[in-house]
Parts: sequence; structure tokens; C-alpha cells
Amino acid sequence: MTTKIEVNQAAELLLAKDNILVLCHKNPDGDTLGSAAALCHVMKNMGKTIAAICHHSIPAKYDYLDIPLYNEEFEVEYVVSVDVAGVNLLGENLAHYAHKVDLCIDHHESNNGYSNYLCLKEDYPAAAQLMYEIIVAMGCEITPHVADCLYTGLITDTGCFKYSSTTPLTHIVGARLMELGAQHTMLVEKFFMSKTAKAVKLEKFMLNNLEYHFDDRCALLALTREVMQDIKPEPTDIDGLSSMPRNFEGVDVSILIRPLREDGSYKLSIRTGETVNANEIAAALGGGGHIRAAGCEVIGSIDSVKKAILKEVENVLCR
Ligand SMILES: [Mn+2]
Repeated sequence: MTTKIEVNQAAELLLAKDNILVLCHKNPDGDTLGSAAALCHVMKNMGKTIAAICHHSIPAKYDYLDIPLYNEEFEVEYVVSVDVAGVNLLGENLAHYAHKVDLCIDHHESNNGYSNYLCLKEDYPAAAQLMYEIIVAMGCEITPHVADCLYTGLITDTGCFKYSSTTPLTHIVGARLMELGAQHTMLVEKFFMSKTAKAVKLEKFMLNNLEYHFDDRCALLALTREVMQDIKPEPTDIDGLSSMPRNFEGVDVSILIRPLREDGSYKLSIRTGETVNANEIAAALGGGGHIRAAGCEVIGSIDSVKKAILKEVENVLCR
């Protein structure tokens, strides 16, 4: 049984607890990490014991968040998940927490209610926007560093305030975080203005290998195991790739397929324009996410995976 709660109740719960473990989602992004880091830092500043944990190691790009990582130095009394839509997104290393999450702080409409308490704002573009409100409701000071952590979540999940999920409130929170010391220029430069050599190689591969389907309304890129072996990209090198073809003229659906594990599984990222619901396509294959950005995992050969996703895209585009 999951009880839905508001921001004030989430703040009260957190204030009453100590020895807290914060769970991030696997393949961590700026939102899950920035939100978790912000919560850890404000609670630590209050004298509480808190640390975060993630199935994957934290990409070096996020070192500046200075996330206190859990290494069993205290007995966990309260478990909070941040930006985690479902227990399958915790990853195998955290799977044993699946039924032990006390509070989930999230913004995914696909959240299936796995925690005791759920503070969910599906109309927020980033969990960081919700985390900001919870921290304000807790009456905690937002230091410049905490502002950086929250700003990271805000800009990475909104494509730097570009995605349609961005609202006036998102800008108000962003503005407030800048006032509180968030380093706008440094963070935007880090996440949006610079590209690694491997990311450029991937982009070149994409331009040469993009497939078009359904009167060019769907663009699909498959990163084969061979090209991944050849380029050896970091997960952060691939992040920008999924949404790029969505911006090409006439494209309503953009699909990125990348190899996941050696068992023949692939991760699919789906990005859509205004007329198509990405979450609907992902859900048909057991995944989920948001209306413009969603994902799923499929096992099979690259050809069978392509066939499966294209069938679902066709169902949505051609009805
Ligand atoms: Mn998020």
C-alpha cells in the first residue's frame, strides 16, 4: 500500500528521521544524483546521518556534487528513493531494497507506487524541482553548493529549460537557485556546451547510420555491440544522442537502441514530439517514463529488438 503525500508531509517525515539511505536510479543522471546530493547535504548540515547509494558507480562528471556514498558505516533506519519510477530501475545491487523504500520522491507519471509514502509531482520536469520545495518546507538553508546540486537536476532533465515539460515555476525555481549561488555558467558549460571526443564520434556514427521509417516520421539509431566496442563511450557520452534526431525536420519519434548486458538485452530510449506519447510506446514493451521521453529494455537480437519497437511505433503513428 502506497500513501500519496504532499510536500509538507514529506518534509515532516524527513525531519523526524535519522540514519537515512538515499537510493538513486541505475544509469544515474543529473537529476537523481543532484537531488540525492542536495538532500544529503542539507540533512548532514542539520547534524543527521545520511548517505546515498547507486547500482552503478557515479560518473566522474558528477564528482563536484560530492555525494556522500554509503559504505555501511551506519545502520539504515529510513530509506528514501529519489527520481526512481519503479523498483526495476534500482538495479540488481539495490534490488533487496525494493520492498523497503519508506519514502519515494519522484516526478514520473509511470511511478507504480512501490514505497510506503510517495511524494509525486508528475507535472514537474525534474525531481530536483520537487526536492527544492521539500528542502524549503524543511526550513533548511540552501547553501551555494546545495543550489548547484539542485540546479544540476533542473537543467539536465529539462535540456537546459528547453523541453516542453519546463513551466514558469521551473524558471522561478531556477532563478531562485541562481540567487542562492548556483553556478549557471559553469554547469551549463559542463552539460550543454562541451562535447567529449567520444561523443563527437558517436554523433558522426549517428549521422551516417540513422534509419528512417513511416514516411520519415520515425528516426532510429542502433548502437551495435561492435560500435560500442570500437568507441568505448561513457554513459554520459551517449546521453545527448537520444534526443538529437527528434529535432530533425519531420521527425516525431526518435529511437535510440544501445546494448545493455551480455545476455542480449538492449536499452531503448524513446523521444517524441507533441503529437506522440513516448510513455505509451515504452509501456507497450514493459517500460515507462514521461510523455516526451521514456525508455524500456528488450532482450533479443538487434533485428528482433528493432522489429519490436517499430511495431509499437507504427501502432501509435498509424492509427
Ligand atoms: Mn528525473
